[in-house]
Amino acid sequence: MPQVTTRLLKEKLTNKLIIDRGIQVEDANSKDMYIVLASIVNEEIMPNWFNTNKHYIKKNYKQVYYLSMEFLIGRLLESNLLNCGMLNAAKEALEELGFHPEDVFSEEHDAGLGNGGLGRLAACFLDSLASLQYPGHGYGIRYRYGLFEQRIIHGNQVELPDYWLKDPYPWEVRKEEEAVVIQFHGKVHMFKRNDGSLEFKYENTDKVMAVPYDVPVVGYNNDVVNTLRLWSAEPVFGDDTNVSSANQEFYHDLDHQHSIDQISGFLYPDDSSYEGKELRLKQQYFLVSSSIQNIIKHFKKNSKMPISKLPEKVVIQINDTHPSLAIPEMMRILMDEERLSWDAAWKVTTNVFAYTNHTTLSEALETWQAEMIQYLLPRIYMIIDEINEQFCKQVWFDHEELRDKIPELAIVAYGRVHMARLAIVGSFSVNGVARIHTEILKKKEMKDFYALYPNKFNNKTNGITHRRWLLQANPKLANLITDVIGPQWIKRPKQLISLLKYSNDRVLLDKFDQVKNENKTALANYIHQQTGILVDDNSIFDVQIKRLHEYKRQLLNIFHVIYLYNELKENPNQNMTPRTFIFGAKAAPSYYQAKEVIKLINTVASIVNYDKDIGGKLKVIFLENYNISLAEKIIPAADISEQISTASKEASGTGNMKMMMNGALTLGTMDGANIEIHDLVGEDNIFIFGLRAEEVLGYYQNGGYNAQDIYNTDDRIKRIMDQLKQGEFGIHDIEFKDIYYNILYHNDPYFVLKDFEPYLETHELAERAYRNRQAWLSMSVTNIAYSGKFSSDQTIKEYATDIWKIKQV
Ligand code: GPQ
Repeated sequence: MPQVTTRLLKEKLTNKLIIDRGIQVEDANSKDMYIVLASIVNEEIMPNWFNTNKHYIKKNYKQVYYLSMEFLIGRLLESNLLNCGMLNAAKEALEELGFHPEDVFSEEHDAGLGNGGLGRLAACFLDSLASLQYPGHGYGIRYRYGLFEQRIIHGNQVELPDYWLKDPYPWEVRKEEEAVVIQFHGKVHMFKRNDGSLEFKYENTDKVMAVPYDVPVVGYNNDVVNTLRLWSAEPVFGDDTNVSSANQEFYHDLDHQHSIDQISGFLYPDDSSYEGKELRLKQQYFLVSSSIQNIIKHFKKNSKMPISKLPEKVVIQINDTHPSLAIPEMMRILMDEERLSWDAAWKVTTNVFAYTNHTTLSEALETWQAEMIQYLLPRIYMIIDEINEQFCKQVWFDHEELRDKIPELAIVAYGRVHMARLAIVGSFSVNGVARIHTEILKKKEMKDFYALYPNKFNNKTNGITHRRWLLQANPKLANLITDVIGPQWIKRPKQLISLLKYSNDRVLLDKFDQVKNENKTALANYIHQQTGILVDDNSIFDVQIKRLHEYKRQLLNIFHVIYLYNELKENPNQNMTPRTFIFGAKAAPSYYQAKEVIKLINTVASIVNYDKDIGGKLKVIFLENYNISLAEKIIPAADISEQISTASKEASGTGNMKMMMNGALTLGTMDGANIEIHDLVGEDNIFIFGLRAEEVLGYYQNGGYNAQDIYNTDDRIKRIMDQLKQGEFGIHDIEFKDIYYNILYHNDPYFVLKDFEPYLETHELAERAYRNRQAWLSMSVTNIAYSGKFSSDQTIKEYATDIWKIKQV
């Protein structure tokens, strides 16, 4: 793309304000500027988008499609400017016209079409695909309501609707001509064709129109624009004529018409947990049916090859099991519409799909009531049933050693359909998202499937796009890095390793120090403006930002804070580096224990932050409505990155990578990708504590450990637990007794007490280390240097070569 100059941009902005909005710059507000700037960026994007599509078709490249119920893309104006090479000019132009770029960018509503790590990973992957010039696209749902907006009221989480489409969304293009019809319910009739093959016809189905809205995915400085296609549910045009008073199905039809727009109505707010709601099943089938129909239509139109050759041109990655109905849907279309035999269709299908697993938590494993699928999707159920039959037969005859295991392997068992089993059987690749996670899948969770299909299993450690999480979110650090090692790292993030040479260069470390301090001051200002609380920007910024889950152990963190507070109360003059503990976390609305922890954090904050006795040495900040834009503000200012999940529970984590890349030091357990961070930077550059995964799994096998023992022997813990029970941190004396009982009488399933002492000791180590400024900064730079390994560019290259077999164009 040609470099757009500041002067030219100012001119364009000024003219567009007049032509499109009828106002002069002097009268424009930030929103006006946002709208016209987005429109100017679109003028750059659109021709490249068109050309990219045309080019892919002309060259008939193999394409990868990433199917996901979540794409947590956040705001796009700044990242699109960055990737188009216009960001600096745009910031200058806005400033010269009298605007703060920050204010203009903040006019955009975050697209919160995801819950957490899984959805953000999908967004990072799209960025890397386009930036590395791979033909790869996303398919998702255009939820009218994204993840809820969180407010904290009297310490409690309250959920408000996220109506992110209130203003027109400048990045989407409605593609009505690409709409497809999705069918639910109805009856299946079977006929014998003349050639003896079977034909299936569907009658009295409820029809829904899936209309795509396309969002461009802009590559970094390379003219590539891929597509994120988001489907919206609408009535089938003219279908309302079916709702007639003469029809005995009148109420059924009316009910259906009214239920249509619920399908793309809202994102389910559960992260790593599963809810068997019919509407969610509808959403899943809606996504996969529209996407698979679209993929096949595109293939037939553009490749001019027989449908049996689909795997040569198409590969489909399914993001967890949520889109795994794509497998029977592909079978349905290949057999019922393309007239392939079962065997031919199965061959195509199992060479097209690849499945990523994101968790081993049992509460997240999707199983659907067989009857629900049968009623909602009768033809799909027939196919699942047949896949199951054939699979079980194959195990019975070809794997005698696994005969006993059939009930645990069967896709349909005891009246439920097991989606992970369907995904494994129907895919040619199954991958975990960090080394330890994949090993646990192979050795434990999916052991028998691994015995059946050893070659399907592979690891792809997650990654994050360094463009958004370093270049865009932390421009000061990015500029400093470029000053030191040149700009090559931007295209090749592994070259960040050149920073290692400077990890003991005092002059340089001072500059890093200055950048971190400026970022901390900026966050301190934001905290003040949001909460009215003044935090010391020389304090240690200790950050835990992620979904609230018992296994992520925000509770362990706040226990440590309570401990420090107790110590300070007893001995206010003790020598302690001031600390600011920063939390950001949403809890699933129905997750009671998680909401209690949010309330506890806020209650502790309300006591600690206003206690004059402790001389401001301790502050606790809970920033409400944690989302992508807030993460972009917090991460550049973090000193300590809290990654303290119960070992074996966090599949990978990606916040750990984001904070590492911004120079924070990880304080964490040997879990998920923390292990790979540890192995890269070495034990001197990370703070590791706590039970190892094998120990945790061992305890689970033997019925856990005795939490009461620790309560009875560790005074620090006893004190904290009693404070919870006696209501010292609450208004009424019952306030946090559920947390108390859950630990002491439900055997502390997440090992909070067990890991408390090592956690505390490791914090003491970290605090001491922080006092030696040079040594700390050297560790920080070492972390940045090794973080290139965790760019999603690396991850995507591995998916592309090992799984997708696609080439950079
Ligand atoms: N993850 Cl199953 C989610 O964010 N949502 C989910 O529903 C499931 C997993 C996370 C997982 O907990 C993290 O450890 C991973 O880093 C992340 O997916 C991306 O793989």
